[in-house]
Amino acid sequence: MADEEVKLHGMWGSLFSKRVEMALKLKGVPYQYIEEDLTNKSPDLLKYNPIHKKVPVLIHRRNPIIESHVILEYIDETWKTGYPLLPEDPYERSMARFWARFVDEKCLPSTWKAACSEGEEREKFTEEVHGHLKMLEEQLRGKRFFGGDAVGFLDICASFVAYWILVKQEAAGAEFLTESKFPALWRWGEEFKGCAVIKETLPDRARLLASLKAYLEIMKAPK
Ligand SMILES: N[C@@H](CCC(=O)N[C@@H](CS)C(=O)NCC(=O)O)C(=O)O
Repeated sequence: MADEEVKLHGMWGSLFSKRVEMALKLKGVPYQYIEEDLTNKSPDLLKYNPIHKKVPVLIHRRNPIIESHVILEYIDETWKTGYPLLPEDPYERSMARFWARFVDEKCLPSTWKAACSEGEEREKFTEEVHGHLKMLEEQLRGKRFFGGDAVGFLDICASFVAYWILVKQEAAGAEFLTESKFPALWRWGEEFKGCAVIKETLPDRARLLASLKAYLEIMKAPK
């Protein structure tokens, strides 16, 4: 049935649209992928996400679903049987949601601020990044994945910390996450990236590095 077709508007290097791809693949849901040029957004993207005009947008039953966390929950609730993304237990679910927001509201902005600054500013924001990563590391508390024994909602939402942050620190010449500073997060990240579905979904490292370097040059150029 055409209505049951799943379409994803995404962008190759976007950690947000990659979250959705990871979730769809873990669930075994076939989908059509539409690559967006964010410098020249398609009329469909503007129509489906007129408020934020951002990827990812998931289309299912002709309805657009936006915002990666919301999309992940939609996927989990729509394809109930099969791979579970969120924990069963309501408290555990609330914690997964809380820490997923923490990644977006704390970790992402602080790494951008540190990457785009120099000298004392860079040091101050790098300390902030380390504080955030420490809090996240404590959440692993000896668990294999944030989701327990298997990759789940929070692992997917935290994939920035397993992959993008390392490329960002290289692009910026900064030190956010190292094995010696955050051994548990490092171990988790390696195991997460070792999962077949995750590995095949992550963007090409060299391409991501080049694009982040170019972006940082623009951000740091005198206005
Ligand atoms: N909170 C959103 C963030 C999405 C987002 O920032 N997407 C970026 C790509 S990484 C985008 O589409 N940017 C286009 C723009 O800002 O014009 C989510 O979780 O889906």
